[in-house]
Amino acid sequence: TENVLGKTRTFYSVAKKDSPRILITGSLGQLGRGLAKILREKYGRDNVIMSDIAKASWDVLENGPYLYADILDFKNLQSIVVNERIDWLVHFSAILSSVGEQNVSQALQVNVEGVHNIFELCRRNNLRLFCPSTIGAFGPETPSNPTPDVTVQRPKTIYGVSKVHMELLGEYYHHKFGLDFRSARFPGVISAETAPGGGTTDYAVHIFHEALRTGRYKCYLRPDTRMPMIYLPDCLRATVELLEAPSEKLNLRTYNISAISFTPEELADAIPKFIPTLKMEYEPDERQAIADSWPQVLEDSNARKDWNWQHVYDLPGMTSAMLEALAPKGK
Ligand code: AKB
Repeated sequence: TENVLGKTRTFYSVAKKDSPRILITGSLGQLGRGLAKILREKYGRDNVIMSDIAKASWDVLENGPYLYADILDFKNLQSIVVNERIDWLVHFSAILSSVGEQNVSQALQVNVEGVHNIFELCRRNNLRLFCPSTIGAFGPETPSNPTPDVTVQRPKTIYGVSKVHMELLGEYYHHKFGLDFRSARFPGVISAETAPGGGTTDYAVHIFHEALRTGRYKCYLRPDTRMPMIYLPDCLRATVELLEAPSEKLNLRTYNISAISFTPEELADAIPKFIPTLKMEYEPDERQAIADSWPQVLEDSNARKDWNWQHVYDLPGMTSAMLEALAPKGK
């Protein structure tokens, strides 16, 4: 604090003075807490601001700054960027594939209108922007095994359509205005502490909870449905590495990220090494058609070449890490 003209003014405790100041939108979702933790360790707790439209739990509030930020309200976003002197923005707010099909107009609002606000905000304030894309940005006409970075993109979900729009707009803003836009197409993300938010790949998280709780799991996909997946620590490291990569190393602005690729049956076969009694049932629902239209394996040699992307967790490694994280302690 400092006394200015008789008034006490509080300045940010800038743990690391030359660090970028970073805003994460949609940070109460699957990825935000973990990313904030890593970035706060690197850049200082107060330089990384989590935001969302819901009340945060005490453990979020205790761990660093948290703000209300509605991505549909441009003035609210602009005031945060100005007041908090933001340099980098990580845009995680999105309506995922399965929920998007239940509510197309909400998906359009969040994934298209919201993204327009974010691009304009970043252009006007000269921010670096990371916004994830997805395997859902591809469709049934795309070569599915492997799927290259630049290929046919005719997705059949509103989530996929809006993510292709985001990718193209990001590349357009980069070429037209010099916006420092970076995007990675993520596979389904598997995480222990935070839940996925209504996607088609969610079974790969639910199965662990149900296996531990009841020893049974009814899967909404066919046993042979192969999709690309990634364990959260790998996904967060990819985010940080792409966010920090020197701009001149980036030959693309949207990169495929690949880690593991498996079917429900292969995952179910990996779990009995740890829970021998697991019983599986399969009852495909409307998510099967979405999964069938997506890639089976992403080709990510550009990410590996340009910014040294490497995954660490394979199927057995991810499976034992998930069970270790979720199993009741003492067992
Ligand atoms: C979803 O299933 O919608 C997401 C994704 C692959 O982007 N997890």
